Amino acid sequence: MTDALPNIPDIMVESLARAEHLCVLTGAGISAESGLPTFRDKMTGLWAKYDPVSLATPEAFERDPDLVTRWYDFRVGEGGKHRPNPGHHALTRYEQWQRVRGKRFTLLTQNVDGFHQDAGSHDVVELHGTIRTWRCVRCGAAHRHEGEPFATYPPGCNACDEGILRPNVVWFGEMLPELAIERAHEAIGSCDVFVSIGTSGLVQPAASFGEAAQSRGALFFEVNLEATPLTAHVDAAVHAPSGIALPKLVDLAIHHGG
Ligand code: BV8
Repeated sequence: MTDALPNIPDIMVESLARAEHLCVLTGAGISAESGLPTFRDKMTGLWAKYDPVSLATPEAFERDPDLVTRWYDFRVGEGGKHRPNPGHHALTRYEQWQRVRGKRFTLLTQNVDGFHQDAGSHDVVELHGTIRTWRCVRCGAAHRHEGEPFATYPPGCNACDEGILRPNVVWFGEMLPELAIERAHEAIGSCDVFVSIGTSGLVQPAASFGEAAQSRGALFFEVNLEATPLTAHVDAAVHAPSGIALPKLVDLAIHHGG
């Protein structure tokens, strides 16, 4: 028995079929069907007793670098065990279709898992950084980290032999990378369609991007498992798993676009 495909509002299909520049913002929900817990899911296993927001801060790292680096290394390991899902691949397919026709597509993500890149998306704007590279807090040396877990915690820097490593993510209370902000503002200022996907719309400044685009005249849509604080503001929404809704939306838009 196949899952009943969600009903996709015509305005979303027609807008994606005609978009000169589609800007997409994704959150943890797009990776949920890959098996990665979202931020607001009760964290699984040994992390069930921690609230992610309390671990994703410079203060937590300062107070307990061992615990925080173990948590991020655990997430690197989890990411290595899972793969992008049909929701990620649908965005890659749409991006290719847009580019072939000389149209624009910008992918802004709050996710740090690298799954959009693994699915073949180009130019992904990682608003909140990535857990796939770490840096020494003392000498700044960059370290790619995707394979085996670290041998010790907090991991030491093998460039200066003195500092410890932190993940290249943006913690609560930290500024977003300047280039990411610049690219987000350019896309918000020029897109004609904006779609928020798999995000609870609670974390700033990303949560305000859709309405900022809409206030300039862009259409603003939501694809999310359930209603969020953004739902009241969007022009249309699909509340269903993105791994099912996105492939259907992209197939209909490409078919409609001819
Ligand atoms: C900053 C990296 C300047 C680390 C993350 C007003 C303006 C500016 C800032 C603030 C402000 N008010 C408060 C702030 C401070 C703060 C903030 O927003 N706090 C919140 C909690 C109120 N913002 C910041 O600190 C930002 N920095 O603005 O600098 C500044 C600083 C201080 C004060 C003023 C200004 C930095 C924010 C970045 C934090 N780092 N990640 C890491 O990953 O460990 S945020 C992290 O949490 C994620 O990256 C993500 O962004 C966020 C979680 O959000 P979601 O992705 O939406 O995930 P969530 O679980 O919440 O929701 C998942 C959704 O998916 C759900 O709706 C669910 O229904 C849906 N879903 C589930 N399954 C599916 C699905 N949908 C579709 N299909 C499915 N199958």
